[in-house]
Amino acid sequence: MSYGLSARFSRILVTGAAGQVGADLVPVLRAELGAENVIAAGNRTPLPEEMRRGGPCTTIDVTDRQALHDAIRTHRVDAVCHLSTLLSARGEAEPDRAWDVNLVSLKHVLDLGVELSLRQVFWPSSIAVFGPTTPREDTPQRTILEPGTMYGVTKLAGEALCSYYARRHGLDVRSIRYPGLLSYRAFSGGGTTDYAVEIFFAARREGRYTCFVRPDTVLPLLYIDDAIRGTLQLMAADPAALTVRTSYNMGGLAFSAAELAAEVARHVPGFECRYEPDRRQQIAASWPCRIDDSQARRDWGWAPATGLEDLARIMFRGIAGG
Ligand code: AKB
Repeated sequence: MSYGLSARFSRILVTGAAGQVGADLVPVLRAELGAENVIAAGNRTPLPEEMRRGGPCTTIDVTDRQALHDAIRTHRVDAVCHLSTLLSARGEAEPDRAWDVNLVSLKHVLDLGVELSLRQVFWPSSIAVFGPTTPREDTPQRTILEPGTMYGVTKLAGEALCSYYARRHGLDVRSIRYPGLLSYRAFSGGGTTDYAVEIFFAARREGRYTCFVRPDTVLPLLYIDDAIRGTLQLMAADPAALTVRTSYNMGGLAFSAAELAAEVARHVPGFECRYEPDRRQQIAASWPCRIDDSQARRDWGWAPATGLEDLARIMFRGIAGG
């Protein structure tokens, strides 16, 4: 399937390529644009062997403007997909680093986007821009944004920067507020929605899991393949159709930790889930349960495809290597 990305740009640099989104996005971008036209950049986390063998790779400290500048020039890219980020729980432990990696680096990319006439910048935001004062059910595209974490603060400020550069400089910046993403292929850790991935691995390995949020915690969650498809749809969309230059709400599934555990138990007889909420419970409680993503559906045809039952089947098959 072709998304028609080549109408928007021809060569792209992907930062944070070893992370959860990058690990799945890079192979699809390479299939779409040609492997030689997708440069995968990592830093501290080594890039997976398959990614290194599959096309050009590099190492960049994204907080270093000159390093980003050199990578864009050397590899002659006309687009940047800037995925490097410290997630919510890690951002609370390392707030200064979260500020630098999540926000300072974004400003560098946007400045370079203007200076080097990039044709597109993609940058991920998150449901972490919402906070305890945001309506939790069917959270609208435009609503109260008072995040309770450093991660959320950097994402909110980043959204404002994206929209400013789009308006002030005409830079084609596109962004999605990802919900918690579930993948068996890559797991970077440091997030609040990690329990929804960890539970599958623990169930398979040990037949039990100790969950760090309460059983009644409901969060928006999405299978990674749906998120990747949506990301490519947005990247390929006609710029005239895009009405949001901060970041698009992206929903998907919404289920409680207990509902997830029940689904896991259908695949692992005797599976036991215990609940020992820790500081991440407070972060989870400040995020929405369900997201209204109708604007993304209208503007660029977003539609999630994978339900909870299919998701559990895919996760267990993938973990088993099938
Ligand atoms: C996290 O839990 O921090 C992330 C997110 C929702 O952005 N998965």
